[in-house]
Amino acid sequence: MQILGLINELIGLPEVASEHGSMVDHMLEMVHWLVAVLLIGWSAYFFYCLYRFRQKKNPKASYGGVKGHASTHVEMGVVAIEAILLLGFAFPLWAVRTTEFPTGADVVKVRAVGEQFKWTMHYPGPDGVFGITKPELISGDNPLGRDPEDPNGKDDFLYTELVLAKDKECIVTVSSKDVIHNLALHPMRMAQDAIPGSIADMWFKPIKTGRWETVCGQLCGAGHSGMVGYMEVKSQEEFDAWYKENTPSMNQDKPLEDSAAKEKPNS
Ligand SMILES: [Cu+2]
Repeated sequence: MQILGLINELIGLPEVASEHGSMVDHMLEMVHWLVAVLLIGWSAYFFYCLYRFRQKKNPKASYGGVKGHASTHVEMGVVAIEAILLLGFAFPLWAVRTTEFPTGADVVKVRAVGEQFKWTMHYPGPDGVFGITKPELISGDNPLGRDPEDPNGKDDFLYTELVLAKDKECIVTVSSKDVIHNLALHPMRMAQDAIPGSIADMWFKPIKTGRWETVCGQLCGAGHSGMVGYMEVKSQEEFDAWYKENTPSMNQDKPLEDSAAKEKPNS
């Protein structure tokens, strides 16, 4: 739909890198067209009223008001279109995101923990099970409060960036250590609030390799604008190699902060 998509081009949406992203864009196209028509229509009506009911021709106010039903019909038409957009497009899209979570050993799992003013990514390692974290264990050396006694956590590792595999569904579990943040992944057309005291999952399937900025989508304090992170989608082979490289050996006791500290992004 070339013409439909024109409005998104004019607005300058970022590229789409997830499987469902184009469906979100399609809905945005229709919302933007509706709003464009409303803007033009209501503006024209406004100027028509200024002219039609000008004081020179209408020295006395009419207490009877409008007699016709045209405006009611137009209003009902707008409500109907909005209902179609909401019930026909927005709700079904939302339902898939919130209920149809992928399962299986193939799914890439990550915990994204926000704090003023950065994100820490927690990967569960080859076992796919996150080790326990406890707030009372949080320290400079252990930013997420990982429990060193938990066997499930032995192969976990932390990373400063969100790294995902192309064509592999992922579940990102978002939480916060302090205030409300929001992990906004614009190329994936996904965003999730990070709310202290609660965890929220989001899932999607990246279909493009690349490297993009992630933004904090909630005003979270004085350093909010600097809360830029990075997201990288690697090919399956590169992802596997990266995963293996960062997984601590199960046999040796590696300091918890090791993986997160190394390979700081420099772009
Ligand atoms: Cu933030």
